[in-house]
Amino acid sequence: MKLYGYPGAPNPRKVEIFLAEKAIDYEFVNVNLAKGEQRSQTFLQKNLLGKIPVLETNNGQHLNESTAICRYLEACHPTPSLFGETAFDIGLIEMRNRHVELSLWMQIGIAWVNGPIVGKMGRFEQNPMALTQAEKAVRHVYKRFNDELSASDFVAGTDFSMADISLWVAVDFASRMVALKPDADLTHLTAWFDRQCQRASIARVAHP
Ligand SMILES: N[C@@H](CCC(=O)N[C@@H](CS)C(=O)NCC(=O)O)C(=O)O
Repeated sequence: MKLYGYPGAPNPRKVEIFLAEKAIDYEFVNVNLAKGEQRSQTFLQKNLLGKIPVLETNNGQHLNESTAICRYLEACHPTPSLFGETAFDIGLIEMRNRHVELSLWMQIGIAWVNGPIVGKMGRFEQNPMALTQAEKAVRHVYKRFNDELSASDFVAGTDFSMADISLWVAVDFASRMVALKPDADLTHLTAWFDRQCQRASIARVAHP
């Protein structure tokens, strides 16, 4: 199995953490985003969207979309379960993961493409108002997750799950690359984040 990614890119990191949790062996293939390798003809044959991550299965089939790849991996390697075992837990983890993706990842993405690092690449026409609105939205959602994590050790239910992976990668990327570190008074979110950093799967991909 091969994972096409780029060190530090957030969506492949979700899959790297997932693979580590499941102790699945794979080969990491570097797609150099800085050099635009994701737009090469060779890579577009694996993913027409020109985005990473892409998983190449042992049969040579390709899947893209980080969460879809993780779902495939869960189906192939059901234990330990990261998408839930009971009907209720499956629904709960899906619900919470969607909260993370739709309310947080989307806004962090808007802040990223309108922020200074992408600005220097000159690939997109930037919108300063979109940046301000996205930053505000991210801060608002952080507060909501902080309140929710005051009553729970995990993002969904009583165990570590895909929803924790999604939230951890989002907060880490936003803190380091988008200048959106959670404020110090969000103690529950910060404590949850620091606890996840101790997990072997996350420590493997975490930056110093
Ligand atoms: N929704 C997709 C997003 C994929 C995505 O945006 N990947 C980024 C890296 S984290 C990428 O390939 N960017 C390069 C580009 O857009 O040219 C997923 O979850 O996999």
